[in-house]
Amino acid sequence: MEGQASLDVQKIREDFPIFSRAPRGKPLVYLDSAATSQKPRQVIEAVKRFYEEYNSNVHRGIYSISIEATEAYEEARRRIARFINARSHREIVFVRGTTEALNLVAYAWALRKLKKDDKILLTEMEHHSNIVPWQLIAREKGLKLEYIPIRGDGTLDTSGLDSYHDFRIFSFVYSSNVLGTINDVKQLVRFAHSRGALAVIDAAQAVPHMKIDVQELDCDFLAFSGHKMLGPTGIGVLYAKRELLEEMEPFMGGGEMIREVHLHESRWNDVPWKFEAGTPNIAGAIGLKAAVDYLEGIGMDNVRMHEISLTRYATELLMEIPGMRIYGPLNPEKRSGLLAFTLGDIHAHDLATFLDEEGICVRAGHHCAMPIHTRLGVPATTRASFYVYNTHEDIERLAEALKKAAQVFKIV
Ligand code: C6P
Repeated sequence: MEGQASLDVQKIREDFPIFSRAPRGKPLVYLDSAATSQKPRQVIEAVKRFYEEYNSNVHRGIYSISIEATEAYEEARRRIARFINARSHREIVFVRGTTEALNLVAYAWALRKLKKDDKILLTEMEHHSNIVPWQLIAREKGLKLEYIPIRGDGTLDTSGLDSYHDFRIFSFVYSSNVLGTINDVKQLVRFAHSRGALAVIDAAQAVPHMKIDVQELDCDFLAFSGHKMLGPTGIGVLYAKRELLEEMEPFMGGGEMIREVHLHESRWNDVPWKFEAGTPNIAGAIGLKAAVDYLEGIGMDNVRMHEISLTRYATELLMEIPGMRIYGPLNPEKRSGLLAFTLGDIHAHDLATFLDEEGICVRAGHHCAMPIHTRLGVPATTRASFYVYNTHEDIERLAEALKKAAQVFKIV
């Protein structure tokens, strides 16, 4: 795909109130969208409208505003189903975010279906939320974890795939939050299925940035977070094939996930509501729908092309800086719109603090992916991540500030 920017970034920026701020006395350069994205007025307004005009609980009230809230909440589910091309809204479970979605699969499917010594396959490029839940259930159930390694260039080393057998679930990241690497997820799903295993995709860094079609991928589960795609925090999605949801026991018990409750037994609600115990994040779901409307208004192909263009430009400018080392594949077509890097021996936190003085927000640390950093042999990296509201000028400001840091910290 050619990285030609075909979206009107200046117009987009006008929708984001935060860009009128200048916390360091300089126009804000926000390069931390992989951690959480900024929110357009349309999302903020949708949430505000809910609270101001029809705030009430869903699925419970038999009065007008509760019916309105229920309709808006369920319309959000249908909208999200269409966005990722799920077969039906019944395959969309609202959760708090990717972390909860992956925990749901680990606890409600794997913990209950797997037996001692069963294997779970992961990759070395996972975020902690796609490692730790599996470790927790592995410890409890005596399961075994195996990892597909990463090559030196930050891509997944699939050369030895044939040697992995007898795993029951393969859970992998679509696009790494550190390396930027976009995995060949279709191939990985096919591989899981060829071994009779389920395929789980952590799409936290993919759904916000590119067109995702779960039917085409044929994955069994796919997890993502609303707050990384212009939506509110505290809302996310677990997509699951309906037959899997039907055969799974609930994750949490409580109100709304039941059909009948007796003192010694209960019967569950239909899917997906069986997995949504308690009052859900109604405002969050409504805000997420507004975010999906906004993204589709831009067009996901345009989002992706814009990010390729920004990543290409950033790679070019950053590579000119002495001491710069970018991790992951350098071809912008093969990575998502983020760059994690080190600059000489400047500690990532010092660099991020220096950039903050210039009004530039980046993330520094291990980005909740310590095993990747262990593999790279660095304790921490600085990461700049891009989204629809970033401009080529933002990239220039970043490059200028990094050059200045290289001088101040005396990097040769
Ligand atoms: N990564 C980052 O700065 P939650 O926190 O549940 O919304 O998403 C977790 C998660 C799972 N997988 C991947 C690939 C992710 O990048 C994230 C979140 C943020 O990189 C915050 S640690």
